[in-house]
Amino acid sequence: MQRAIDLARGALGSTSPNPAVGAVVVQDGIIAGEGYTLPPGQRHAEIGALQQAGPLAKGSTLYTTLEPCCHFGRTPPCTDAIISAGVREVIAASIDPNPLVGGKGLEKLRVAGVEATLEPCSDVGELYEGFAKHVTTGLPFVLAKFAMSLDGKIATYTGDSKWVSGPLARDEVQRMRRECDAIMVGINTVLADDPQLTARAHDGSALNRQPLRVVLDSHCRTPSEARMLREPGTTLIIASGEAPGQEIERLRAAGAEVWRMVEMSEVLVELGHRDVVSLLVEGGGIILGSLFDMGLVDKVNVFIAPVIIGGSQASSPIEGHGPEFMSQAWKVDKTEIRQIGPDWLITGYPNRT
Ligand code: AOF
Ligand code: ZN
Repeated sequence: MQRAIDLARGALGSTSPNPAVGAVVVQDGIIAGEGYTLPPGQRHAEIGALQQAGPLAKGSTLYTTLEPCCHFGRTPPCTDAIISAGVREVIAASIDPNPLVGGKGLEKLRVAGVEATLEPCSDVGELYEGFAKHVTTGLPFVLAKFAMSLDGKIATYTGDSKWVSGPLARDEVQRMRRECDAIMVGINTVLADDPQLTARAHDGSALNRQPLRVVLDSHCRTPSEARMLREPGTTLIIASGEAPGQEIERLRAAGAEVWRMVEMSEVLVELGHRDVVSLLVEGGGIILGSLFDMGLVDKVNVFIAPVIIGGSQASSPIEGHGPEFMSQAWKVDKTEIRQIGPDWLITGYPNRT
């Protein structure tokens, strides 16, 4: 199952709106076939593993990170392929949150005489948290990421922010970018840092598939020369109703796609329609503040660097309005902490109930 999880992880970011699944066919204690989900419309993980195993699939055990599908979507049901290949046993690490499947896949296998068991695995929940939200609500899963000092600052009072966290933490951010469907930032981040907002491979080269870059830029202040506009992939600028028409045309001519939109909730609905399952919000503080004020953040990934910046004018990661009382502060559930080089990464799920 660990191998299947690794295969699934490798596919994260290239399968949306489908979940990234990994599958392994084991015959006589040896891996006979491996597969992972290909981009939408192409084969599912189990099919890849069965094809690779060929005749060795008969009488085998198939490990899969997600229950096999039993419905006709863009592709035929995996359960049928598993049954006709003569697989003896299926071990799934999670139930498919898609209401069209939701346990029916394992049931269908059992009815056909395949031994099908659910063996929940804690590492797998994280793989499907985005898919579970999107397939049931149509909305993207919103992951807020920021890096701050021990005293909760993201830059000095002059705005210098290079770098708060170390290179290993920044590699980890690249992994988050590789695994998401879209990255969102505010116009102030674009003006201050001129970021590329690309996902890069381990060796620093650009990936073929780039997450959608989303910039909240109500008045269309993004410069035509912004570096991200020259990067592979799409830059989507969200302008408000007040943005001058000629500025919108200027940005379109510079290669951006521009939407006019007023409400953040409306932006999320449209991104969900566009198959953005996981949205990584990289700041700055104004955007993160408004997302928290509106209760739209599903998960936080917070890097804490062992530096102290100080300064009453130095920015903090979350602006917006914030609550009046501590009792209304976000409690962060299921926190985990991991050391990455000299920095710490704390993850968790904000909750107000
Ligand atoms: C699997 N294995 O690798 C994945 C599954 O439109 P389709 O045919 O590609 O089906 C998409 C649905 O299949 C998706 O919503 C989810 O329920 C399931 N994903 N199932 O057996 C896979 N990616
Ligand atoms: Zn399937």
